[in-house]
Amino acid sequence: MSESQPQAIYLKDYTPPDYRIETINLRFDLNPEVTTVTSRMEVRANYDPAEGRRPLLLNGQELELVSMSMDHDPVGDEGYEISDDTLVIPHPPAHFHLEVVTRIDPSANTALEGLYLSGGNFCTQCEAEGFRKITYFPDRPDVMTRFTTTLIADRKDYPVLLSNGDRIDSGELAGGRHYVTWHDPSLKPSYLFALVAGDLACVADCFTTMSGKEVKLELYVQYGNEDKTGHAIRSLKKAMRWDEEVYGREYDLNTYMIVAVDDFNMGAMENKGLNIFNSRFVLAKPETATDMDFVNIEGVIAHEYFHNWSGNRITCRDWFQLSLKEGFTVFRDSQFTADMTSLAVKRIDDVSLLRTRQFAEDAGPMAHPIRPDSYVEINNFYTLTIYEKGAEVVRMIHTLLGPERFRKGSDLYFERHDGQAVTTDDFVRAMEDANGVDLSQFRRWYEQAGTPKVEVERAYDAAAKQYRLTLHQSCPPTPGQLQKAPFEIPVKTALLSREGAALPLRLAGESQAGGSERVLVLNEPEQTFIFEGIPAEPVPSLLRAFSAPVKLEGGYSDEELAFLMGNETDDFNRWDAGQQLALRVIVRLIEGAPRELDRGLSAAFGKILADDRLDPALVAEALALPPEEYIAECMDEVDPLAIHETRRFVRAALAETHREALAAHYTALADPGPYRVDAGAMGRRRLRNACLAYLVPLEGGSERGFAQYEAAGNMTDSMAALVALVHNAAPRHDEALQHFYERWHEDPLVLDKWFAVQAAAPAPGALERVKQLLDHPDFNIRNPNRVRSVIGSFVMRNPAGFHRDPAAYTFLADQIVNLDSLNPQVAARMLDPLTHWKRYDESRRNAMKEQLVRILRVPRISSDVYEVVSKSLNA
Ligand code: 0A1
Ligand code: ZN
Repeated sequence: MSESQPQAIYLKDYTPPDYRIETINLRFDLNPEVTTVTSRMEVRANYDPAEGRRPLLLNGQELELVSMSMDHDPVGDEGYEISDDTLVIPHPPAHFHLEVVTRIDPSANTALEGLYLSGGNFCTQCEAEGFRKITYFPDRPDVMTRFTTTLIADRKDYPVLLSNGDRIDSGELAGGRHYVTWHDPSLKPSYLFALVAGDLACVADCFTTMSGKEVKLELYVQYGNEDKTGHAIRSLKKAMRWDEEVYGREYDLNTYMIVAVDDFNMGAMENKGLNIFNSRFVLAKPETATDMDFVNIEGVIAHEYFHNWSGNRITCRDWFQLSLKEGFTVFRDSQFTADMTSLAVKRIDDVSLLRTRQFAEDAGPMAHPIRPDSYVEINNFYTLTIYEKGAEVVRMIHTLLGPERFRKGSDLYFERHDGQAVTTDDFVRAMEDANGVDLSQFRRWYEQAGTPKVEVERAYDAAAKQYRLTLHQSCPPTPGQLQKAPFEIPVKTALLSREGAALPLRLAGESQAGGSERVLVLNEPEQTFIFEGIPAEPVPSLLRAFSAPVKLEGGYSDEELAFLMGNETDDFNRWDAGQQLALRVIVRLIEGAPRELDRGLSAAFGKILADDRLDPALVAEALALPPEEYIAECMDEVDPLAIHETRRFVRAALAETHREALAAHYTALADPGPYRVDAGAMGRRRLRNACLAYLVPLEGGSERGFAQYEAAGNMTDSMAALVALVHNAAPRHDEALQHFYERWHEDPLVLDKWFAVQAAAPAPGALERVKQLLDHPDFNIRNPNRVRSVIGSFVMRNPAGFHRDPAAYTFLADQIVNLDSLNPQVAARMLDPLTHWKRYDESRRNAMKEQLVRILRVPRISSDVYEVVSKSLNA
């Protein structure tokens, strides 16, 4: 927080660091209120000293400087310049040793950045710029250093002392204190530093790498949670094996440690050899975690593990390159999850997230390219664009090159840049050099923001047996980028005969057909692809498996969408045809079409329910109507209540019409046990619970819901019933909530679910209920998970509840101002719904804008909140 207006930082201003820190020796004397940090660094000029001396700039925030010495000589006040966030030594020698002693107060750290306490244990979060809250250091990712770290603490309260690398020394000290020294042999930037000190249980295992090396696996959790670690350990071992098999990557250190903490701003952090996780992405057993939790844990464990190569051994030159590690790592973890579960389900889930949330970001005031040109607060750039769209961009390279050539490219990337801090351009160049291809135009995906639109025109010439597909691309303006140059868009395509067969594809100029699926490369504003030898007019299957992050307007009739729902050979597209048909039906109703169930949609729904050859997980996906956020995304002016009511009407009408089939599935899918967490069992539970959600609002449905709630022996079925009861305000939902609270109130992760289900309930009165939840003795504004489960669920997962009464906008602004004084990162994230004010009718627009203006007037708001609010007002 600073008095002056926060300033933007620009990629174009990047210069290499003037000094390297060759080694750092850190000593932490740990006490909750006063921790003393002694840092001894070997510093060497990274420029030619013959050309004159350059100042050494160290970052530091909220530190108390105790002393400083250079080559053992104390440095007095005249030897340095200090400000709120820097310490500058104006004329240092070209090579010297610097010792800096600082004091910090971890107990007062509510921002959860730097060194803080969670559940009485010390832990750190240094990405992106948290290390500067620990000690003075050139806190930028292109300064890579070898760390040796000594932790000193009371043995009784903090028997476990952890940091990166290998434990090289330990011993007892006077006054009941003890120490452990760690040495990390790898070069790493400060953002990957970590320490943990506390009283924790260790669950140990081991893994033998492909070259036969034994790696110790250690998972640290609060005592009492040991029985919830099995899934995380199994996931880690699977991820380690998978990365060897699919990418040829082996783990490098002797130990891999994971620590679960309850207070964490994000999901998890890939600190070298010592990951720190939000306990939500570690702890699971069937009684407390849903199937979705199990899948997410496996994915996040894998994500952090994969960072060891894509992020740690090869890191980012600067924070503009964040997607270098995040986009690539999300792509890798999505491949892994697809391999572990189901390719089609994973693709559907990823694309749903992209289309509901990332597309909105790309169309809003915070839109930025996956490699931004500027930022005010880097913490605001851990976005769906950097992560999810970044992964889609890597996926497109994979699609354009094919798996073997992509692997050649990743091998070259890992080999060429091991131990370096590099750019997204280096990644793309490795892909080019390994394969002799030119991706110059493709690089625009890194430079231009916004979601491109692809429109399709088709023409069949029966006499010439020729089929022509003309594709047009365009991209709307985004802040600071009014005109866009054409992208290179891979459009994976097949042509389906009226019998549903994928036809052999021969493009004009080719002598023979090259398979029945082709990647058409659209790299001009408009391009026509001519297919020869097509015997009758086909239905095109376009953008298969969502081969590019674009909005496709395929020009399909309702009948063609219904045909695709029954005949598509691409699982993703078959699902998407259903989504597009349902979307159309809902939008027509919102626009005033007569209130009746569309016959085509109902028939398609019935057909899916009747087809017992289909995978239950995919049937569950197909039965789900497009989410409210996606419907909003497709409308010019968003009316959240109309969207909610209409979608509810369609659901109720489908449920009424297909009541028997839904009930029959519900009964047939009952799991006689034993309980299993595998893709098959999860898919069946998903479908059964999708049926339940349709049935609960019908007459007699709430009894079924309550019966399931009472009988459930696992969290998946228990939560599905609770959500259905609470979100339909069904009879006895209060009883179920009360029972759930009594059973689970001592388990924070389960209690988060209890808060979230209530905050997301759409019925009138939501705002009042949420206010009551904030007054609940178990609400804690300092715990990000709890804030997300109450405030986040209300403002981001409950559009009807949130937008019903403009008083909710005032409520959210009040919460943000309050949160900002404690935890700016979390506060800025909660702002998202207000930033889209321009999408609503005039009265909502004004009410939301008024609150943004009010926030901006609050003295001393953080740079995090300042950036988001000012950009959304000025866009
Ligand atoms: N790099 C981590 C996520 C992460 C990012 C930022 C944080 O603090 C600002 C913390 C964690 C990942 O991708 O998993
Ligand atoms: Zn990551």
